Amino acid sequence: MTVADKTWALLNQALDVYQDNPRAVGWLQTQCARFAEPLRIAVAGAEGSGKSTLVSALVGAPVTSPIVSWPSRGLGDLILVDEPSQDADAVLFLLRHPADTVPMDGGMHTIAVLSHADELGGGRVDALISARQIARRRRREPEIGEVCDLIAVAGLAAAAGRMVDEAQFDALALLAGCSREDLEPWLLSADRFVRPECPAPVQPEVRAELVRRFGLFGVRLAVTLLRQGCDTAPKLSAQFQQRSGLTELRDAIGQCFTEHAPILKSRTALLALEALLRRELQPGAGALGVELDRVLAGAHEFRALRALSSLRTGRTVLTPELADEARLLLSGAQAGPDALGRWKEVSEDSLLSSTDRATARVVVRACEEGLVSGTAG
Ligand SMILES: Nc1nc2c(ncn2[C@@H]2O[C@H](COP(=O)(O)OP(=O)(O)O)[C@@H](O)[C@H]2O)c(=O)[nH]1
Ligand SMILES: [Mg+2]
Repeated sequence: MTVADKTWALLNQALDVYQDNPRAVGWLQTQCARFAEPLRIAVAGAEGSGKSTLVSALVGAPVTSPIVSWPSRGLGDLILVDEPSQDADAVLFLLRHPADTVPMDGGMHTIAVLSHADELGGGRVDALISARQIARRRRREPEIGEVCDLIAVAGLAAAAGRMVDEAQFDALALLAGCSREDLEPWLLSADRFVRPECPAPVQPEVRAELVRRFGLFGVRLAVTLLRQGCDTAPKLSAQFQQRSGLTELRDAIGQCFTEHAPILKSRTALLALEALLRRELQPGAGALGVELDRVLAGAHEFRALRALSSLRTGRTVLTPELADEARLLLSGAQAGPDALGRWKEVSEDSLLSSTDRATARVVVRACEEGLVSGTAG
């Protein structure tokens, strides 16, 4: 029985236990409905960290509502929530500054996003290279918690690049047509760029609109890409997604969230049930509580997800071959004949860190589960 099956059974058991309590039944019915809905991802972070901008970048359109459905090719149906949310299945947590930390409850259901990544590199065209280095280093730090990834994203450029229209493209192309010597001094700051004396053959109001939508980094990047031969709006848009970190973020959402949606949804439902048991005392709920604790603490799927996060961020360090095998086994692949013995050895290797050994123990468990289901099937 998977953790999702166990969760569904517990929700129904709770409906029985609370049948005389209409308030509790209403709450449980909401949880049951949520369980069947697409994965709900909250976009969280301080005011001004770039949440709304990132949501538009992901959806690829201006967003007016705090809750948007995001049917995404490759990622399936998702719901993005751009407001504080207790009941999300997963979280994108935006760090406005590189030294910011992730709240204590950030864990395997959280991807941290180093936002405003363009500013980390002073808005230079290669700003994302330094931002990515900071992200790679910080991924493993204890202050970042047990998140499943930390990714640098230049959200403003990502959003503008996804939504670039023909008029904007034409204006950017005119800028790119200027000689480097003529244009570069005016691209040193946003203030300079919009001055009437700037010799570029683009009206100051249009320049102001470009810098508002793309940021100075985005304008510089567009000019560079156009000069390199990126000659249509769709091509420019695709390059912007790559260079802004948006593609990397989408891949991480797919690998950390979408691929494990039933496990993340189970976690949300079990925590909601735990809150209900605490809030609404009810005869007969004791046994339910014991069973709930057992599932929450014991589910192999939760430990496997945590172990996958550790591997992804580099908190667990194994040889590349072992790391690849661990990823496959933790994602449910069938174990080969020698895998169990090999992973038992790794889990007892005193030269490895305790995190590495703990990961290996979860892989041992995955091998054992695989052997049991292999025999049963
Ligand atoms: N330079 C830069 N500015 C950004 C970026 N993302 C957002 N902003 C700007 O930061 C401000 C706050 O962004 P917003 O998305 O409204 O933040 P929210 O309060 O978290 O929703 C706006 O002026 C955005 O244009 C980014 O990646 N780079
Ligand atoms: Mg906002």
